[in-house]
Parts: sequence; C-alpha cells; structure tokens
Amino acid sequence: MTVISGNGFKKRSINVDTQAMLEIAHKQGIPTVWERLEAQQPQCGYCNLGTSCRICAMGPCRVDPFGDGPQKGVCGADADIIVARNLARMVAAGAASHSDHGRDILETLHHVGEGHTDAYTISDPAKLRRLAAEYHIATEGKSDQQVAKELAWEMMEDYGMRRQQLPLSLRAPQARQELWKKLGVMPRGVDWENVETLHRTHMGVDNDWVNILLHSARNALSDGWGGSMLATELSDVLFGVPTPKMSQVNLGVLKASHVNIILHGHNPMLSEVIVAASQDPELLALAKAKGAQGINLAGLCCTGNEVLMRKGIPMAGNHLMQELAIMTGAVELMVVDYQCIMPAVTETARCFHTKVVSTFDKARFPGAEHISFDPGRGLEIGKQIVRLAVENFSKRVPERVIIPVQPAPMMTGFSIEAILQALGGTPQPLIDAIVKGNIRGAVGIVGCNNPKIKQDLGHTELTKRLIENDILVVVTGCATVADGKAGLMTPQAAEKAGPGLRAVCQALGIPPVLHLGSCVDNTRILVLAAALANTLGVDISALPLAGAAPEWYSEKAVAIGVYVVASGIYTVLGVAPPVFGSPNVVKLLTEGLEGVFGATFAVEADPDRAAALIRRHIEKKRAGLGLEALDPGSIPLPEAQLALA
Ligand code: BF8
Ligand code: SF4
Repeated sequence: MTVISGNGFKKRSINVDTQAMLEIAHKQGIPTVWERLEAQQPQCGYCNLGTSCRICAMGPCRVDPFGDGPQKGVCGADADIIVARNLARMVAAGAASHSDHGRDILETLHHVGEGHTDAYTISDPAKLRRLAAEYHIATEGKSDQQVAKELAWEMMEDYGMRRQQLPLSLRAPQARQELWKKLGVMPRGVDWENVETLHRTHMGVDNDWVNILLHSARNALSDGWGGSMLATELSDVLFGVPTPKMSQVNLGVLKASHVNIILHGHNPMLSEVIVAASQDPELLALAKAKGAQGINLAGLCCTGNEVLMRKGIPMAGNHLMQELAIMTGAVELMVVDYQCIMPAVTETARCFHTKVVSTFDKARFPGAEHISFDPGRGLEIGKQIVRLAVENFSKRVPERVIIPVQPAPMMTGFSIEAILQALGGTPQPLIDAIVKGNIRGAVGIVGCNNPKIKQDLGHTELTKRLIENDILVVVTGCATVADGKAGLMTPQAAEKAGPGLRAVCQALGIPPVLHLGSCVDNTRILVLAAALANTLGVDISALPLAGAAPEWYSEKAVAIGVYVVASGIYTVLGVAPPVFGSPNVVKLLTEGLEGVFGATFAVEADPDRAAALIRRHIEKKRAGLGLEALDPGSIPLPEAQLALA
C-alpha cells in the first residue's frame, strides 16, 4: 500500500498532533486509515446510495438509481424496500451495540447485588434508589446490595418481552409518549425490537418501506430510552455521577517519563478497575524500578470519555487517533474492550513495542494478547494488565518516542445532575436564559470522525458558528475531543461565545461547550430535553434544540440519529447516509418525518451551512413558543465550501 507523499497529511486533519504523527507514518512507511480509504477508491456507488442488497443467496442485487440497469432485485424488491431494509439493519446493529454494552453493565450490577464481586460497589446509593423508585421497587429498610439485586432483576426485563413500555421512557413528556403510542412505536423490550428488525428485513417479510422504517424508529427508541440510557444510569450508580472538573486532551497527555497505558473502547467496567490498579503501590514501585516516574493513563474514544467524565483521566484522542497514538512510540500498552477499535491497531502496534490487550470474549483481535475479563475478578485482572504494561516499559525505544504537542486543558463532567446543581437545582435558570434570548437554544454535537471529512473540521467549525450565535453546545463521544483540542471547552472559551451565552457562562464559570460524556450518554441529552419540556409543559419537539453528527461513521450513530429525531429533535448529518438511491426514503427522512415525529433529518457536510440550518430551526422553534425570534429567512445560508461526503 502506498503511503501518502508530501504534505498531503495536512489536508487530512486540522490538528497539529495528527499532522505530526501522519508525517511519522509517512517517513516510516506505516499505512493508516487514510491510506486504506484511498485504496478503496472508487467505493461502490450502489452501496453508497443504499441500493445494493446481499441479504439472500438469490442476490447480491442492485437497483440502478438512474434507470438504465435493473429496477428490482431478484425477489422483486425495489429501491425503496432495499434502502429501508439496509437502513433498518444499520439501526439495529447500532442499537444492539449500545444495548449489549448496557447489558454488560447491568450484569455487573447484578453481580454486585448477588455479592459475587468485590471489584465493584455502589458508588452512588442515592441514584440507585432514585432508579429503583422508577421501577416501583420499595427500598426502605433495604441494603444497597439488596436494592441493586432487585433493580438488576427488574432491568433484565427491559431486554425481554414482558414490557409494553420501557420504564425509562416514562421520563419523556406525556405528549411524546402519547405520540409514540398512537404511531405504534412505543419501545418495548430492547432485544425484542432488535430481533424484530432482523426478522422484518429478512427476504419476504416486511415489504412496506414505511412500515419498516416505523419499526426502525421503535428499535432506535428502545436504544435511546432503554439500552443506552440503562448503560449511562447504571454506570453512574456503579462508578459515580460525573461532576465538573478540569482535565487535558490531545496526544500531549502521554508522558515520555511514565509508563503509558491507553484505554480504548466503550465500556467503563474494565477501565475503572485499571484506574484502581494503576494506583497500586506495588505496581507503582515496579514502574519506578523499571526507570519510569509513574503510571500514566490516557483515554481514547468512549472508554476515554467515561473515565474523563468521572475520574478526570486525560484524553489522548478520538476515533482517527487510535493508530497515531501508538506511533508516538510512548505507549506501553493499549487495552481495548469493544466498539470502534480498528483491527488495524494490532498491525500498527507490531511496528512498535506497544502491546495490545483485548479483554472481552465477544471482541477478539488477532495479534492482541487476550485476557478474558470477568467482573467477579475485576481488580485482579486490572492489575494483571497494568503489570504487563509496566514490564513492557523496558522494551521502549527512547529514540522513537515523539510526543508532538503540549496537552490542551478542557473541562468535563457535566452530568444532568451536575448541570442542575450548577443552575441551583432546577432547569429554570436555563429556561429563563432561553426565554430572555441570552441563550437562543441548545445543540448536541455528537459522534465520530470519518476519514472522508478533514478530521475535526466539521465538529469545531459548527461549534464555533453556534456558540458565537449564543447557542449552547453540548458534546459527547468523539466530538468532545475535537472541541476540547480546539480550546472550546474551558471556562475561558466563553470569550468565543456571543454576548448572551458568554455572560451566562461567565456567571456560572462554565464553558460554552459542555461535555456530557460518551455516546451512550447521549441519553443525558434526552433526559435534559425531557426535563426542559416537562418544566415548560410542552413536547420536546417544541423546544429550540437540535442535534448534529458532522463526522459520523458508525451504525451506532445512525441509531442515535433516529432516536433523537423520533424524540422530536431536528438532526443534521455531515456525512450522507446510504439512502439517496430512494428519493421516497430521502423525502420521508428530510420532510415527511416533520408530520410524524415533529422533527426531521437534514444532510449538510458544510459546517457553515449546517450552522445556518440549525439557527433557522432554532429561531422557528422560538417563534413557535412565543419567544422573541429572528426571522429564519434573515439568517443567510452561505455558499457550500465542503461537498457532501
Ligand atoms: O460510541 S463517537 S467513533 S468512539 S461511535 Fe465510535 Fe463514533 Fe467515536 Fe464512541 Ni460513538
Ligand atoms: Fe436480491 Fe431480494 Fe435477495 Fe436482496 S433479498 S439479495 S434484493 S433477491
């Protein structure tokens, strides 16, 4: 594979650390995700448009969107059916990933309840009891352990088929719940909705593309108000509700003087025990004996977000940094759990002394050392992994260590509880600021990196346009790292906001861009939106809110987008989903859904244009609530600088 020549790497990312590591990759002839993307060109046009199908052995089939080639698959499926089925399967895979992660956390809560582990405990008994109340579990006079056991038992039903409505969906405004009931999309069991999607999209089952997509919304809702929400809530119970704190971000968080361990993936169960193990006096002494000054942990992707939010562990990077972090030559060990971990990392690690350790039996990586994770022996396994890292320090080649930047400061830890506390216990001050127009509205910028888009450009430019127009931004997932590195997540960044938002941030000592956590923590956005709507006595779709996923790549992001829209929040995607082969599906997603869920998708790669679309939407919603509002038409839609990916 040829590695890019010259200065091409500057076009790939806005970040100095990425550019520096790409230069090293270039000099050392190590391929990265960008080379592999180039090697895939031209990518399949049918797949890009969503009109290829390989779900049965009469196929694979394709429908020619230009009318020259076949218009039907072998079974007779047309472009609408094929596109809808493919999209539904993406949603199911994304929802399954989040929800299975939630199941693992739930299993851990169950272990705690049964007394089968001493590696985990109930860190927030008050939140445990609040959740128990939502599940109608009497808690008086019961120990935390007993409550944990009963709650775990009840929540296991969230995955089954005895529920006609997921209990956490009762947090949604009454009007939204009634709408879901009327449409027949009230989320029931998480596994039920996922399996039903797979059933409906088998050949010869659901051949009504609208019906397929309606169920897909139900499937996504079972993720947002079920599996993902459960993952967030139970992680808070077990590991603590995040509170605001300062930390650092970018590759500069790696320390040449220390044993460096990167925590990569999504599930905090493993990373929490590694954090504990890294403070073990015996292992610290061993690190010193090996010539290191200490043990340094750094996060990547959403595992990074989890430990950043709760423990302030610094963040090395987002999705496109995973191979590049290894190329610093300073990483003794990368421990992975699951999701978004490119199989390429083990190959990159082979060029360095870095050990990759996989930990979940459902996520094996050839080339990695596998240490099977068992929550019952969590701390012991954590120590085993940290020991491997410390012992690997002697294999480091100091001349190859390049840490290209100084770390950037960022603030983290904005759980809904923390936001409400900062506001004095109720969302009212935020509502007042929105009513007065100091804050025009709020936008969740979420999701990934995708090598089809210059790394972090989509996130940071959109964020800047929004905050300078007095729109509060909340971030999760890989968007966090982008905005953190760009210096948008410190209290001082309030200077970059418009006058109204700036004044609010300065009064509260908070940044204009708040970190709400990992991708499952997008459910914190749902909870905040529901709390605002319930306080105002309106549905979520009436609020001046929006979502954006400027650089998404993952099926999980599709599930998130669908549950956000189905919850009533307008969402702009920066990367085109594979639906454009069906004008009917596109029309439904971008227009028709307004009359169904009161919110639609838009697709816009250019961040300036995306910001204008969002601002117009927010002003429209302000007017709808009877608040002072700009004429949406007065907000210019700039010329596109970036084409659709
Ligand atoms: O769940 S933002 S690249 S790391 S999918 Fe993955 Fe996307 Fe990052 Fe987290 Ni979310
Ligand atoms: Fe072709 Fe139909 Fe089979 Fe899909 S389900 S591969 S369109 S025959």
